[in-house]
Amino acid sequence: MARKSPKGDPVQDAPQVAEVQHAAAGIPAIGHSLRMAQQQMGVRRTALTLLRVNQKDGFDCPGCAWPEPEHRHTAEFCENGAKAVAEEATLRRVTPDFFAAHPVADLATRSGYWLGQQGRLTHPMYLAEGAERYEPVSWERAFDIVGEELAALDSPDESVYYTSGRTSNEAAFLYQLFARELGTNNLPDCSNMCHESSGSALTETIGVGKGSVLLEDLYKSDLIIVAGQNPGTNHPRMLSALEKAKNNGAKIITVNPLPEAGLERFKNPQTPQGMLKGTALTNLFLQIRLGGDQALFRLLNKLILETEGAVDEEFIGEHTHGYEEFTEAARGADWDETLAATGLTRERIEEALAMVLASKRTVVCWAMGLTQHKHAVPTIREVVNFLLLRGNIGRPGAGVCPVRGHSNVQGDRTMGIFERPAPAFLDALEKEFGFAPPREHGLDVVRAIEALRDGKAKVFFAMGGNFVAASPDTEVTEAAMRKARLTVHVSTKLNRSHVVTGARALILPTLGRTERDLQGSGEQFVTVEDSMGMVHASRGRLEPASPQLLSEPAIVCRLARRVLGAGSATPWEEFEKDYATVRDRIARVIPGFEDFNAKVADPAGFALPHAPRDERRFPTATGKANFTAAPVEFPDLPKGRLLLQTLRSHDQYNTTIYGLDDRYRGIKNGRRVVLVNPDDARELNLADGSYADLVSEWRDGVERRAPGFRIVHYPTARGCAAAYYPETNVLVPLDATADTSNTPASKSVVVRLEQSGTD
Ligand SMILES: Nc1nc2c(c(=O)[nH]1)N[C@H]1C(S)=C(S)[C@@H](COP(=O)(O)OP(=O)(O)OC[C@H]3O[C@@H](n4cnc5c(=O)[nH]c(N)nc54)[C@H](O)[C@@H]3O)O[C@H]1N2
Ligand SMILES: Nc1nc2c(c(=O)[nH]1)N[C@H]1C(S)=C(S)[C@@H](COP(=O)(O)OP(=O)(O)OC[C@H]3O[C@@H](n4cnc5c(=O)[nH]c(N)nc54)[C@H](O)[C@@H]3O)O[C@H]1N2
Ligand SMILES: [Mo]
Repeated sequence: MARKSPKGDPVQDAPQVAEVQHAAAGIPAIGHSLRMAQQQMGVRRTALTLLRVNQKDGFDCPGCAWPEPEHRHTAEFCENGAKAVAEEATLRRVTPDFFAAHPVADLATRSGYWLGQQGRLTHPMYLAEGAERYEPVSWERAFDIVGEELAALDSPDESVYYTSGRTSNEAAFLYQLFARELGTNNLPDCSNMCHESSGSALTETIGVGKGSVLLEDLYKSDLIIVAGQNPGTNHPRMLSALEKAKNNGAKIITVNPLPEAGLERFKNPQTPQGMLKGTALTNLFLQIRLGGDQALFRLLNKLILETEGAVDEEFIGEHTHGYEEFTEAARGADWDETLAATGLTRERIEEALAMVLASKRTVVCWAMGLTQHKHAVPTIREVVNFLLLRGNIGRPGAGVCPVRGHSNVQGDRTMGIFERPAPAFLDALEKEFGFAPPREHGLDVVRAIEALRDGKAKVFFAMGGNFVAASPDTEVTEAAMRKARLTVHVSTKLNRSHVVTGARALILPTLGRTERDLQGSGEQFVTVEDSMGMVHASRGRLEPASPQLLSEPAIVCRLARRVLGAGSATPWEEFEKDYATVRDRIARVIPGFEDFNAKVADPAGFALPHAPRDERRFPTATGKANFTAAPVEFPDLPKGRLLLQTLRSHDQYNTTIYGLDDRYRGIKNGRRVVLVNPDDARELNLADGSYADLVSEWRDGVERRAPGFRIVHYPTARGCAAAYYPETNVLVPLDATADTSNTPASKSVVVRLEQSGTD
């Protein structure tokens, strides 16, 4: 049975199925985004705001981290960028009256969609212990409350400081400085659930945990492999770059269990002919089974090794380490095992091999389809092996391209938001600020939840994000959060994390990217780093959603002054007044930011150095690029079960739901759907249009259940299923994580479907 939403909540999840689409963007995309934008902002504000996205004097799009093309002067239309902007620049408001009318217990019954649609938060709000409602509170009192609870802790390690990836470089730098002056490295971030596996794999193998290509490399490449990524929805501007590469002669291989419309055909809204016909992007579609990528790349590596003259011996001899061990492992790759792991045919893999061997400049792009598996780190390391074999790292037109999610998630990490900071970074902080930063590693997302659950962490502070909805094992996570003494959220919009709280809770409303940031020394701008290591300024122009809002840097500075008091020699007041003074410090602490203020004056921004890309230098433990030789793994699927991936619809930004459609996949008016291959559905007796509970089975014997999903027969790979996150996070066990990176394995959850009736 379709679950009905609470009374008064207009969100009635009643999914319908329309035709699957085979092309992305085009005219409908413009219509959809403008409709959504105008509903939120009205016509005039929509026009004014959308014209400033990613422009020279404008603000950085709060959507994804895909870089802007050359010099940021042409407006690039992006449907989902427009939705992200509209969501923030909305005219709707959540005021103290709203909180007076809605007790927390009521808000806790609402859908995430409904909560988000109420509008921008306008006042700092406080939920006292035992109180039923949030009440307005002054900023001073709010900081006092945090101060009281921190003072009551036995150790600063009993507090946790989460960051979501929209936070600017300046705010992130101040935030980590505050946490470390306080004495903890408990700085988990959304990266822990996102590209941590990429960072782990790349740091070990090439010495830098970031991608090694710039946009111009994509344009120069002759083969682009897009594995585990759905750019049509999540990085729409990437399609223009792929189109340009194709026009320059590149071929594209897509590796994905789902045929994603954006990768099939792109109708570029920037060109008239693009609007009509569009460009076919994918030359070869490898419809892989969930988690089969490591096996695929391992076999390709074996086949490359067996081809006369196919490996770049000079590069390997000069720049790499571990080749012998790797070749021995790769030679053991087995056709039958690979065909079972991937669900692919021999012909398809041979076609891919021929394209790989014909390529002189290969780029591999990936996102969550590779990072959120138990064996995500060895999978990405195998991608690195694959590129190293033919010398495809550190030369134009070639390299690794992990495509980041949140618009400044990469920058936040560069600024030191990391629970396992490098000693050199801490040394630099110590030298610059004259205090001894803690050296023991802190808690990542999963360990923070465990610490809250076990009573070892008592104060939870979040700089943005929606921790309880984004994190795995919803019931466990929510119970853990409720055990906290105090939960604090610096937020722009209302979300689930504000209504599943500790004994006391604070909501601290903040400015978004689109808004003017006025401080003591005048109007401020902030900076961000995109997925390709380009740093540039972002300047909001809109009037803030409410005069009560403080910027993120101001919140950190005031909190730090209140909590650290005379014990801190850091000039927090000056930092709050003038963000240029923060950038001066960043310039002295973080390599690549020398002359930061001068460099960022260039509207095009500047590229951070990347040793493998710039000089073919690999700052790893061995001083070389490391081949690795992990055993091949792939998920085991018991009979009668399906492997479930939890992914994004076209109408959402992570836990922020924009609407109930997933247009390209032909889903309308609902999110509780599960996409199942028709052949599997027949075998398992799962009729199209019937309803089932998704039940996840894990080694702890606990059955995790997500009720009431409509079964949709859909051409995904055999044995695989797909359903949207965050609704399915209830199914992802807290300890089902990737080896090494500890990222929740939310793309391969073993489930059984229990039918619950038909509509
Ligand atoms: N509009 C919009 N934009 C966004 C976001 C959003 O929610 N909405 N989120 C942002 C964030 S934080 C991130 S991290 C990115 C996420 O961007 P994506 O990684 O594209 O997001 P997902 O929806 O998780 O899609 C995963 C893709 O990988 C495929 N896949 C899943 N498992 C496997 C596998 O085992 N192997 C292979 N080869 N493929 C697999 C899925 O079929 C799907 O196409 O997008 C960012 N941009
Ligand atoms: N099952 C499953 N779980 C997943 C994933 C998955 O694919 N499957 N993906 C994971 C990934 S890749 C990620 S990145 C995480 C995302 O995890 P988060 O980053 O924690 O979640 P978001 O939904 O992006 O956070 C949205 C909230 O951020 C706040 N916000 C928006 N803009 C701003 C701002 O400028 N400043 C401040 N202070 N707050 C702001 C708003 O209040 C909004 O409600 O989820 C992860 N969880
Ligand atoms: Mo992400």
